[in-house]
Amino acid sequence: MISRVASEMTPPPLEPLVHVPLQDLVGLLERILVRYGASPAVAAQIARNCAAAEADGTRSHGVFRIPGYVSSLKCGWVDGCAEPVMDDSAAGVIVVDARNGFAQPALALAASHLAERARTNGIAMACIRDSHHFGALWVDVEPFASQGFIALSCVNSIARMVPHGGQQPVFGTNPMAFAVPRTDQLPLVFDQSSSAIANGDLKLAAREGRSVGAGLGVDRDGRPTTDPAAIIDGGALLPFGAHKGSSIALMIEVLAAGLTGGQFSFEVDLPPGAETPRTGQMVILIDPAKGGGKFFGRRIETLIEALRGGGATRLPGEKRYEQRRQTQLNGAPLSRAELASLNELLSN
Ligand code: NDP
Ligand code: PYC
Repeated sequence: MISRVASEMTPPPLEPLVHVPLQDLVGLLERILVRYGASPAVAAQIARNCAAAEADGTRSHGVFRIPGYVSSLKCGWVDGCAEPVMDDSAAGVIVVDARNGFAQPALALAASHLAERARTNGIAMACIRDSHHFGALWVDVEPFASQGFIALSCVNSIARMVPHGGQQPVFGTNPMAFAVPRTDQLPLVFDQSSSAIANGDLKLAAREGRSVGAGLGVDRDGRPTTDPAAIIDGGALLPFGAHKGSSIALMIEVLAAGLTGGQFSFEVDLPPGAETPRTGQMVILIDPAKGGGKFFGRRIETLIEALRGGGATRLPGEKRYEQRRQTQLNGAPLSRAELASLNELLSN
């Protein structure tokens, strides 16, 4: 029975809670992923990504995703031992074939080259194809902003969202993350799906017996509903901001799939057991020093002061950073049930 309504933010896990030190969580996730066929190096990357999402309160892409990773590994849909291959395409473009592996190792392979190209050319792009991205995207861009780059990334996923005015899902929930370096501060980062709610949050709401807000999805007959189970069971998600979110999703299909050589979201044909999207990812880095504007750092602070002056109560990313501080102090808050099901994956 649906009893509570999902608010703006994903609520914390259901009690009773345990607080797991981050390094212990990373270790546990690594062991699980290796057990189900990932190489130690790939397992370490995915475990760090997933634990970072949990640490920052992005619960839709934290430990909640581990059964999906395991299921895709078990049925052979994703190659947990794939070794990505990198190629030069142009001075400012790096092309990576993830070879049906996860996207994170592919980006890790390209990362230092991408940064070097962006420093030299002012701008550089990575086009990753045949990759599975099942995580939070801010994890990919924040480190580049910490090195002084503006970073933009987008990923397409699995058709779960109808285009504005349409009836059939064509788009994935297609996230876009954007990170900006700041002077003596953590980067300014936003990371958002193109759908009015991420599929992960929808599934969490279904699992925890919460309804979702109005205007986020439709049931199998195309009728608006706030019941997450009805959206999951043959229904579809809606874009955020009507035609505007739909166009952003369209742009992401073009950049993350059309441009890179990955599959469009509607082309992903999941076999039984498969959960991770086999698609593509695009990352652009820009060196702000080469932009022509002077004193970029100061200009960004001026902009942020204006936002605060205009009444913005918080910046994107601030809630995550606050949750990160809490996790560093206390450990990652998991429900006892979540921790038990992770341990179960190791014992059966
Ligand atoms: P949210 O709607 O929770 O948040 C989107 C952004 O808006 C965040 O940067 C958030 O900052 C910011 N924000 C939220 N509320 C406010 C506010 N009141 N004022 C200012 N900024 C605000 O994200 P989504 O649910 O759309 O996505 C969640 C995660 O799911 C993302 O990490 C995304 O990458 C991931 N995802 C991954 C997919 C994949 O294919 N791999 C597909 C779809 C989603 P803050 O973080 O501080 O709250
Ligand atoms: O939460 O929408 C989502 C999602 C799709 C693929 C990975 N996460």
